[in-house]
Amino acid sequence: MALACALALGCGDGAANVEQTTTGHRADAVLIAPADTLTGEDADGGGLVDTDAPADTAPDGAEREDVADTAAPEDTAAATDTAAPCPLGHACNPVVIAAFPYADHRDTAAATSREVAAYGCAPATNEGGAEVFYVFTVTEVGVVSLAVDDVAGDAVDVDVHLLTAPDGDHCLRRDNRALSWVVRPGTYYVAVDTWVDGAGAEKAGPYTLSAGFVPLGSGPCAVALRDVRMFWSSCAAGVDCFEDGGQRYLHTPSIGPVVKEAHLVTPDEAFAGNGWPTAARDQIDRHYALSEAATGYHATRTEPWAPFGEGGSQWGQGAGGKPPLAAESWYVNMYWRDRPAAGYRLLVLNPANGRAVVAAGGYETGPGSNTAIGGVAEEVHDHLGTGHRDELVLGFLVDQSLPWGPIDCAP
Ligand SMILES: [Ca+2]
Repeated sequence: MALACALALGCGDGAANVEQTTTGHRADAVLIAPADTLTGEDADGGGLVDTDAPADTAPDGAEREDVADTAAPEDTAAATDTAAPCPLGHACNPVVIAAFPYADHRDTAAATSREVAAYGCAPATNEGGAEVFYVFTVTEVGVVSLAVDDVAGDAVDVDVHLLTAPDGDHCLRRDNRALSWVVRPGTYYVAVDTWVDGAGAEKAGPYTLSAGFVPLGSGPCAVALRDVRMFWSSCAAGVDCFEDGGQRYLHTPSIGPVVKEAHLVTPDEAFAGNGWPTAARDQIDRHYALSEAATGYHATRTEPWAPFGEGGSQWGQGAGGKPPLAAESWYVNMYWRDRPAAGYRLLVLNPANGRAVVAAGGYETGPGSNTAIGGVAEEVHDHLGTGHRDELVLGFLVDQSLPWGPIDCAP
């Protein structure tokens, strides 16, 4: 059966008409927030509201005059702050990320919000120090990437959290340094929070938050929103999976680990006997040469044939027939219950560098692990600059006329 569309956006009909505008590609101007580190002033710029400042050894109520509060910013962002009834960076007045790419420098030692001490996506991690909230809105599906400039071993340790609401109960993803996640149209929050070590020391201090967004709802690489029914018996943490009616589904587009798959025999390769290779590397060099000649793609190929015996298969035999040479180099598989038609085009994207491939689905099913969202041929990983189980984006392309192989996703 056809894969279900979860939302109307860009769903299978080419209607990827969501505005691109300011949340577009990385060529957009960098929006630099005020370089000041001030987050702790109240509405009139007067007294600090930091009576629970972390590293202060004085008794309660002591003012931390050493925080960077000497220069009240003159810019518009600060003007908004002074007009607000709630301090900037609190849940009630998050710092606005108005455009991507984005960078912002602040200091959690000067932050005064202490609304979250633990997040649902890592409940055992002590985030009891002060945090700074941010907010952004996206109008199309895409990959948001967040990073803090954490230096291992120093006195500052702030962590980054992606949230659907500015509290600890709506955490999508978190990391101590960097994360990428697929978000659908809507409003999201970011919390940069101060980690507290086992001795109770709050590792507050200066940080730079950087954020980027790769749109996936428009342009040549537009993908549909599909929930893909998987063979998984459970949903693994860290994968955008959900259960419904006893079935497990993967939200796509999705980001997660993607394995490196072995090669599949194509119709252009003859073998004696039963017509299949007799060993893992039987005439594999001929396959490499044929692949390179058919695609023009040069790479150091090292993978063997797909294993013998998985589901009763021969060496190099996939689940969905022999892919043509032009598709085999770029094949993709998922552990889908409803395998798409042979050659169905999926996007495989590395959000870290923007490289992408139009991949050929429908020829294979797997991997079995529920901690990987799919697998791709070694040529795909080669082009994307990634390796076995690196994080990639998989999605079902709207444009099914695209040739298999590398694609430039810039509109
Ligand atoms: Ca906190």
